[in-house]
Amino acid sequence: MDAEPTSQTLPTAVTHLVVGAGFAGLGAAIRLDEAGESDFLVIEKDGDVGGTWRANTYPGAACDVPSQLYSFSFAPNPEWTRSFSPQPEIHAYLRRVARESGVLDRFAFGTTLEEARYDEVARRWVVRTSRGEITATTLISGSGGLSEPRLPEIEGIEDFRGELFHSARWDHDVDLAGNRVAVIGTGASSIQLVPEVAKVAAHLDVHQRTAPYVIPRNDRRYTRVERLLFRHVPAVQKAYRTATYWGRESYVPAFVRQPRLALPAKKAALLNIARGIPDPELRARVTPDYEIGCKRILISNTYYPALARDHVDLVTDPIVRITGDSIVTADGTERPVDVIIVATGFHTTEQPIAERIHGRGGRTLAEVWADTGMASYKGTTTHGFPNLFQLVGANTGLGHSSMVFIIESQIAYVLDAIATMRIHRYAALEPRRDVQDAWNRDLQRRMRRTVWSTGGCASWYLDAHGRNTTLWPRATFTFRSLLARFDVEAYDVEAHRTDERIPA
Ligand code: N01
Repeated sequence: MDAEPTSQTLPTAVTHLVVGAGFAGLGAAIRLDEAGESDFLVIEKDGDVGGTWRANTYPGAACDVPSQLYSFSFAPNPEWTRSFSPQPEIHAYLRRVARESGVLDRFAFGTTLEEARYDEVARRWVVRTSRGEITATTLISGSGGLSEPRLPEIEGIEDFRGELFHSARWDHDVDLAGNRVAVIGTGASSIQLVPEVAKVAAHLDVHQRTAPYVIPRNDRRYTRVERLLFRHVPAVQKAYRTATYWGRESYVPAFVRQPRLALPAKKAALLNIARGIPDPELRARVTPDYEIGCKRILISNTYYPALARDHVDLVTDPIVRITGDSIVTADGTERPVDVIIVATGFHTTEQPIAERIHGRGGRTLAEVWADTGMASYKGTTTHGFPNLFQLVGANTGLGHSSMVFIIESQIAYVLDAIATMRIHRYAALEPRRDVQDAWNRDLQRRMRRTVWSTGGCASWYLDAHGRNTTLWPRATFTFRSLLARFDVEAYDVEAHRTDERIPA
């Protein structure tokens, strides 16, 4: 597949407009097509499918969810070479699935959603894109929860004269070899790229604000026999997937109810430090002071040994200023640097797309959520935003398993909603306010006992009010069963007028 726009002229009207061509948007497109809902368009701001797996090309990028679970259930991948897949394999998988699914003719690459407004009279979404206006009955957003890089607000950062880029916007033209490099942040992205940068940089400063828990990465190459079996005996791969799913699901109680069940993981993390770092002083500085699981648990065998290398310094004094050619920390030390890599994460609880989607009365999602934080119904639909479906919406994220499972659960729910609209000739539906409020009250009540609330840390899971509006606090099979049927009784519906044309 080439990366050029496959749809040169945009249609002016479609039944379903899908935003984003990552796992969510691509999965939605394939399932819509299978369901006979073929009048859709997928708009994607970039030039290719893949979403986060296209955007994150930093050295060492790989998935920390096992490969067998990190694929569509309807498109198993016998080609995985390892138990944890590197980014290029996942991107290649998504490109292959897209190519073979026959839906790419309805993808418009290089097309950005600039504004979407719900027209309450026509009961359609009017979407202004970078390449023209499109109207649609349903708007299905798969724009991703971790797609908008968050840049740190540090005095003087704009004055830096060297190279500076975010981990999710890796600048491959910058040669790190022989340079003095600084990495800001020690989250999931950082701990993967730091060992790779350390291999080539003349000197590396790793700026840590909060120490993460890093447990060993039990990654291995699949044997030739395993790969042959995956290819020729699909039941074997299915069994691997099932075992992985339940293995991962067994972690849920430790996160949501009994943090002490995570004690073995905590011991493994401390052992990982002891094995990787000989210096007791450095060991102490990388040892977290909060409960494991409060922030995302990271996996690596190479991060701690990289920090222990002679030309790598872990800096824990807070950064106060960036100058034209250095980083200055609170203790007054000024460290010269040629390249700064900001691995400071993403906008998670205040998503920029929320400012561009206007529902009833012209109010944006961002305005509606300003006081409550992100709050939807079943993480998918939102009161005041008829016929808007968000994949990977509020409280659908996971700390332990595959987001593809969540995405597929949501897509099934959306398809059932669309089928319901067709059967009953509904022009519009939106969740009832009381039902949505009850859903969110229940979620927040459950959140109170989770390690994300009680573990004594700050994390990207929590919004400015300290509410966890990002994670799902129950088993993933519960999420799936709650979304198994479109519960029209939870919705306000509007029927089509008798004179109205029903979308194709
Ligand atoms: O971002 P993060 P990420 N000054 O937000 C620090 C997924 N993912 O890109 O902890 C100094 O986790 C911040 O410090 P603190 C995964 O879900 C998956 O690494 O807030 N430091 C933290 O250390 C993951 O959770 C995979 O105190 C600043 C770091 O920057 C999510 O993406 C791989 C700072 C940000 O960490 C995000 O991961 C990669 C500042 N001003 C990502 N601001 C895999 O599957 C922030 N920090 C492997």
